[in-house]
Amino acid sequence: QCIRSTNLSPQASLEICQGDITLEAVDAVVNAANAHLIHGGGVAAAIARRAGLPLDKESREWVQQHGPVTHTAPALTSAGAMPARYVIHAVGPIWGEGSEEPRLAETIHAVLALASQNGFASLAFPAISTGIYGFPKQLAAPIFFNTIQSYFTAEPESSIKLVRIVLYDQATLDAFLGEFDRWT
Ligand code: AR6
Repeated sequence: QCIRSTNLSPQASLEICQGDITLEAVDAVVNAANAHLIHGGGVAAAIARRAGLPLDKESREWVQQHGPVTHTAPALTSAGAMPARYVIHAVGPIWGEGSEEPRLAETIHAVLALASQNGFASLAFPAISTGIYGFPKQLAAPIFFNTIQSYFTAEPESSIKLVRIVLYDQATLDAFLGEFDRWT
């Protein structure tokens, strides 16, 4: 269920929604992953559970081939049994590692660039880094909005037409809605 919406360019829009991202029928669901793509907790575990074994297998193969996933180079796998087509595995910063704010922006930007390289039209992001990784929700929200908006300002012809931010728990939803209303 989407609660807010705004235009990012004449062709692209941003929606803030509440729900379970594993049910989103978009071209790519973004995972809040770790560098080794071991999907142990949080949204990663929910995605791995819903997608089934192909996701774990492709995740292992990705790390074998490319090494650990970084903020600036997310991984791409299929989405297994989920309604989405692909999963983009993004590794956000851990609060306390240093330079967390630019690193979250880099992580979000790299997801948008990878999605557009692959011609994807729709994407769903969770609140990367704000769970187990401890990034304050109030600080994360404007980084999401500003990074997504500046990507579309620079790339108005991107293949991406819809970006959804899908929030699961009420506290994160409230933080993102509050920041969104200040931002727009
Ligand atoms: N749909 C949408 N959002 C969800 C769902 C869901 N089904 N389930 C949880 N969330 P987190 P991080 C929200 O901890 O902080 C994992 O172990 C959750 O409420 O999943 O980047 C990885 O493997 C929170 O708002 O991601 C990494 O090791 C948001 O997703 C580590 O956690 C992100 O919380 C990554 O930590």
